[in-house]
Amino acid sequence: MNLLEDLKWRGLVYDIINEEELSKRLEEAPITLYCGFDPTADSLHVGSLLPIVTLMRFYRAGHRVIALTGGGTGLIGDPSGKRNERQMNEVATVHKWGALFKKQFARFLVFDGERAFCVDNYEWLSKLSAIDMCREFGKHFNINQMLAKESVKSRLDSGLTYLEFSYMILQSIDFLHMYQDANLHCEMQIGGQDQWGNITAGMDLIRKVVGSEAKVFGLTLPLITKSDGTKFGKTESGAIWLDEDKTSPYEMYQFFINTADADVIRFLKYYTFLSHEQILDLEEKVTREPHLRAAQKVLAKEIVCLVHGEEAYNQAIAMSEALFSGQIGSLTAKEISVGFSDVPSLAISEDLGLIETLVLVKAASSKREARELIQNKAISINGEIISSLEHIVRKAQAIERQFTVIRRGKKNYYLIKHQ
Ligand code: 629
Repeated sequence: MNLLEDLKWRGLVYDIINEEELSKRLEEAPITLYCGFDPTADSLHVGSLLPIVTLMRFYRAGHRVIALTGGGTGLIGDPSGKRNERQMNEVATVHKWGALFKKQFARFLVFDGERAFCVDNYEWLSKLSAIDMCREFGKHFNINQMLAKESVKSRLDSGLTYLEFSYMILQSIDFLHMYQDANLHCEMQIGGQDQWGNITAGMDLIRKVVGSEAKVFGLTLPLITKSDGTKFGKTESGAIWLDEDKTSPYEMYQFFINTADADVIRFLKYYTFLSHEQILDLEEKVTREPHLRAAQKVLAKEIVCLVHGEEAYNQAIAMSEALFSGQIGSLTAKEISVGFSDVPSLAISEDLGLIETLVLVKAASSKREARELIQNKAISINGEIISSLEHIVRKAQAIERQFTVIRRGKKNYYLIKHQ
């Protein structure tokens, strides 16, 4: 099975322009392709991971890949898929975020300047003069066609300024620039479904400037959907980021472990490098013994290892087991601060009675309820059930003199930070 067939089997192909020709082209010789990422936040997230993994698939199949940071386009803001005008970020902020993106890309690709490249479109877009922009490029863009693009059409009523309207021209210039660059000779662009208009605009520009014989390709990936209709990649506490300080490996592990049976096989196909046989085997397990969650465990493992490495994965597993069994005492302070980053917490500077602590951290709504919980053996501290109403939460007994973990019932955790 060749690369294109594999991508299709994995459901990664939403649309291809010139599929037959692309299929031939991929068999002939290595192709160079790119995907762009605008620095609109200080980290990439699991949504951006899909095109990154797709670039890796091309790379592993012998092709050449470019990860592009939109240091230039990030100053404009892509209207594709957005209902409202984006907030404009400071130039310095976009630069800082762009540098963080580059570091994150390097976890997935080795930028040797031969088979993998990391570029920033600020390099060429910032040098464009207004006159060049209009004369060299603007003259190739037909307003009627621009208005017909979904990214523009859908925003005409709600409001679109010239700033964002010009975005597709800039992204097209990127494709042309990298096509013409002798070292890169980029012939193909990939992106999510929302990037279709920008990708085709770039292909049109290349053909207009270079000539209709120019062979260029575009491929879009599907928008990741969930069977329950909610948005993929988000939890109540926000997006799942690739930066471990924003989303811990443990949280990422939990996120994927909680994938629904109806979604897990699709996500394994999208995100992992497991063979078809391995995935089909897991598919059977989901049908036969769904309660074992074998597929979810593999999915979470593969993604956490890919993004954070094996050591972080092992820690995430240790965390999950400790939390599940209630053996909090076996965790280090570092693991606790990571694993409990989003549970209700309370900072105390003096030792405090348990009843009062339960009320203050909102584990109980009143002292009366707190007493009842303790009497019903529903409260444990650092993994041990507490039945004394007189119990004091002490710094001296805290984990590394820093944290006391309170558990109410089976699942509710609270963190006391001793100062
Ligand atoms: C210059 C900038 C280019 C080519 C692309 C770009 C960025 C592009 C964009 N992409 C999204 C982003 O940056 O806005 N105009 O957040 C995002 N992308 C990954 C996928 C996407 C897309 O980074 O393509 O579809 C999300 O899955 O929304 O020369």
